[in-house]
Amino acid sequence: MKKLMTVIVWTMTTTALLVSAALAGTTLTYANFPPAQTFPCVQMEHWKAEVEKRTEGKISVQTFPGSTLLGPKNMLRGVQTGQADIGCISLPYYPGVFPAMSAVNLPVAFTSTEVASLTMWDLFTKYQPSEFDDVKVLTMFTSAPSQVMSKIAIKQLSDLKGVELRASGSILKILGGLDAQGVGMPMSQTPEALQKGVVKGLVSSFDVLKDMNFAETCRFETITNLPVYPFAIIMNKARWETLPTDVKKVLDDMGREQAQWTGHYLDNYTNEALAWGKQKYQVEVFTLTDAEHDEIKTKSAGLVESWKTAAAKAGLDAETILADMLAMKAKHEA
Ligand code: 3IO
Repeated sequence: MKKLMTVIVWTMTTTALLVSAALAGTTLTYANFPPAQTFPCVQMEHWKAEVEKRTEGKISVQTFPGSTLLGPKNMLRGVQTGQADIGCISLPYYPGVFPAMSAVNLPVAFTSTEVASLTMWDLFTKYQPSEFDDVKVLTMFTSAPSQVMSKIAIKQLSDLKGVELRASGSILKILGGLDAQGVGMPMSQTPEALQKGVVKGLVSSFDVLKDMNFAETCRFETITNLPVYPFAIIMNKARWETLPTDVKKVLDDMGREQAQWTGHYLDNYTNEALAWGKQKYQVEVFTLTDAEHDEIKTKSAGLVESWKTAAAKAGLDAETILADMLAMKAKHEA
């Protein structure tokens, strides 16, 4: 009798759990590599809230910031194999994997994150490059133009000589051309490298002065306006295919809007973070002369050529993609 009761209670409980799970709809896991307060995670929480609202609870999103589910380097593979449903990748962490969209990381003088993010999204939707064929792309965006944040003062371009700076992608090559010592690693490993003295600073956007508290150790900031880092939000393709049509439409409709929202957010936030650093840590900001900016441009010109060569090798019409990207950039800047 007691045994029968146990079975009945167990069955009822299990049924109740299954029913509530079905009513609650689908939960999607979303992995991110940097800490929760950084902009890739801020945009993730914004996206989660919008998706849950617009699908009226059909979709719940469970977010995993700070490499708690997948890290910077296993993110792509982890989403492809379904360890996470959704993930955030910084494209420069995967050299050679994204020959088309890495164009956004070239020194083409983006001055606005909103413009760069919209340009990236429009370029992606127009060309649908095969490099993303095995995932579903939900949105794309970029970091803000990259600046030098360092423990030692870089007052002029020549002060970069021999200085170890953390970066990734095309910025590493630009640093090489300027006789600095670029050290490639993801953002999430940078605090330890700075602390151990492996690097004397980093090249990224000013949001991290506040969000990673780099203003505390990197008291000197130099406005260099180096390239933006392109990001993509990708979803496991098989998982995408299981979603109902109306949910797919909600997510598709959010792609461009999310790119713009993130760019706009970061444009404002980088100013706020720099002001915060000045106030809290009295960080000093140095600017370069026009001649020095010209020197950066001249010394980085070869990068565009090597991108074209690599893109052509990957079977892409490099000239057309680049010209189109510059036209989109100009259109969004107007
Ligand atoms: C970045 C990456 C992670 C968190 C905050 C961030 N702000 C700017 C970036 C770009 C960058 O340096 C990178 O490595 O993707």
